[in-house]
Amino acid sequence: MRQTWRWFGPVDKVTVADARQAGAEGIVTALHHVPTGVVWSVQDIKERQREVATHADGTPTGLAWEVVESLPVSEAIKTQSGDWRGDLERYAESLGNLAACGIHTVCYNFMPVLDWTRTDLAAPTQQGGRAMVFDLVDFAAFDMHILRRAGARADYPEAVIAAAADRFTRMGAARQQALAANVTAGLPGAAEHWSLEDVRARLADYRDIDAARLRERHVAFLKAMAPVAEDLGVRLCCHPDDPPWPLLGLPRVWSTADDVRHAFDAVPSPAVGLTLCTGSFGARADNDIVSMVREFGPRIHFVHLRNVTRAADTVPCSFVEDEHLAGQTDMVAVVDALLAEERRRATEGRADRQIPMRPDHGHDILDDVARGAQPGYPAIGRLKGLAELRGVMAALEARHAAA
Ligand code: CS2
Ligand code: MN
Repeated sequence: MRQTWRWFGPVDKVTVADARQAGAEGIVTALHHVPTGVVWSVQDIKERQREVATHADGTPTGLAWEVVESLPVSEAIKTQSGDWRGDLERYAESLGNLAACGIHTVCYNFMPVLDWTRTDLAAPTQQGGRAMVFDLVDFAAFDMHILRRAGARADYPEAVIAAAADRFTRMGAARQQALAANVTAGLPGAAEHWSLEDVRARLADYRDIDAARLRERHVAFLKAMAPVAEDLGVRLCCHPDDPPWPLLGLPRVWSTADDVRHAFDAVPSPAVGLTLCTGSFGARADNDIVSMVREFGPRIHFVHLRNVTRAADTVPCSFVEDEHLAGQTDMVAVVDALLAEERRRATEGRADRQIPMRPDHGHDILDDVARGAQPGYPAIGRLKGLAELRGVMAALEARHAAA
């Protein structure tokens, strides 16, 4: 697999030079400053390509922008409201501009309102570092007592409701504020500092949209984009819901193998694919990731390798982001299945034989805490994750070559 590294652009406290030292072969980035729904111009794309490819002194970094994460899908497209048809045209135009600049792998997600969601961004680990955590009781306390969403109780088991009420009363104002900040940190609108009032207003947009309707909308988006992507040689890949179950009463339609199968059957284009994120899918005990690799392999266009440890096998559940080779996902088995898929592609002579992967998240360890990078995206924690994964890939490839 192609070893890539996510970079958030010039604002990222972890530089492209750092990624190079970590052993990355390519860069994953986006035009994070362009608002959703606005066309990514060739000029802006080229500018970012230049920032990836050259150091400030003009010398080459040795790396290029290889994968887009993400080209965001507007709320208008997800709700089919407002100028959603115009947004589809603008999305297609951005894909065209990316292809014109030589970038052909484009990740997106289809989560209404939210993106990734955690309740703690810096929980202490046993080894002395810090990790991101989703605690169901904390999340329920946020939902029922801080956001005060109508009907929230219906989404939690009785034991969680009682524990959340108890925890909330003992929480104190500072902890309440911190919890709200953590839960909303992954919102796409985080940069715009959405208030709880803004979040409530966004939730209301989905009052009449259940999972079946959202699924239709995702398929409509894919049907519109598939011919465009095919013409351009672009591979779209949908990142799973994180965590993979409905949150705050919002439907989610990219959480399980059934979800993926449904859309892949409805839009049987190889340009319509999957970002296999083991950390996101792995938060559900009923997702068998190795069989997902076997079933969806030809349409896996991008891979995120991360591990989680769940507190229970229920859906939903609490979980912690574990080390890349610890946790409940058998990472060696997943990587083995992905390498087998690459060999299969080679026999077909596919140009996209090599699948781009990146270490998804890492613990804050050693000097990461002082550097204060984007939550989940420290330099050293990810370097460690990538190094471990590289070791797994090298060992499996050597074993296969010897067999
Ligand atoms: C990422 C997601 O940081 C993460 O957890 O995997 O934010 C991912 O970039 C988006 O969901 C993809 O659209
Ligand atoms: Mn991911």
